[in-house]
Amino acid sequence: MTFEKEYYEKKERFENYLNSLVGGFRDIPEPLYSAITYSLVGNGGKRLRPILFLAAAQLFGAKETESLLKTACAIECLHTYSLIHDDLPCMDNSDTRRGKPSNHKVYGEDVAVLAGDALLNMAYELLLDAVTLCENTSKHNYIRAAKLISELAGSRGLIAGQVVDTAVDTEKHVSARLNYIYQHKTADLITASLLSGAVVGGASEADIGKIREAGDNIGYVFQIMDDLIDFESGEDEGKNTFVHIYGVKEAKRAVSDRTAMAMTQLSALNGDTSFLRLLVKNLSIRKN
Ligand code: GRG
Repeated sequence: MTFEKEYYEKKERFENYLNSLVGGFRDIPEPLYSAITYSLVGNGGKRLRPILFLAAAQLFGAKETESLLKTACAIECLHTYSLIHDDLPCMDNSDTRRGKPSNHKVYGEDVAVLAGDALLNMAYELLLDAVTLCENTSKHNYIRAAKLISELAGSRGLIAGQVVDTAVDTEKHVSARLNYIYQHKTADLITASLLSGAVVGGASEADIGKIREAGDNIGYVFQIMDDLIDFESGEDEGKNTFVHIYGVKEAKRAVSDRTAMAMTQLSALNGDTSFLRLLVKNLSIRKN
């Protein structure tokens, strides 16, 4: 099977489950229901994080159970909430997302804030459902995965990266600051996806350590590619990005170095990592 086919098959299976879950949202009052579904399913993205989670879990032998799929959905809910809140006027003030009006442009700021809050709560509801539904022998792993996800999405993870990115004044040196932002705002949720997948799949402690390192490198590759894509399409609005600080050549070199490191770390894992390695390769040359 080609990489593209495998990616889209995984994406489709994930989206089928996500859609069935959303089918149960009909009792959520309007306009909250529409605002949530607009960003979670109506205007879907690449589903990179749930696919990383599922691929890491399956690498270590996890079956596609309800608990596994609910955890994948929880990760996508966290990602979606972060995008809705990031687009708000008080944050990045972005009118569009995925080529369409951003959530607050359609539903208003008040509803967009609440849709993000609802998705954040939903994520933890799903993580707890996953723990409740899994077999007794897997409970410890699902609890550990939920804790890792909550830490990496929390105030020392994703939110830490966002607050430093948002703050105008900082005592950190420019490169240390950039590093901190990329690590937390982008890499932490990517690492959380891989790491929690490895944990629920029952990976060894040694493999969990390698997965964490690979996740961080993949996160950097993803973010620097995002900067390069924005720069090359003239959409980067002069922000302090890796490309702005170090230039295109250095950015491309960093992508290539970090990709090579991630490949080495993935190759050292016990199991067939071909899908994950092809995914990393594709991220390092992506166009959107
Ligand atoms: C509001 C707590 C909080 C955090 C916001 C997501 C985020 C942090 C900021 C968005 C801006 C940004 C450049 C984030 C880096 C990660 C990133 C590029 C997210 C977009 O991810 P994709 O491309 O999105 O995977 P799709 O549309 O495919 O789902």
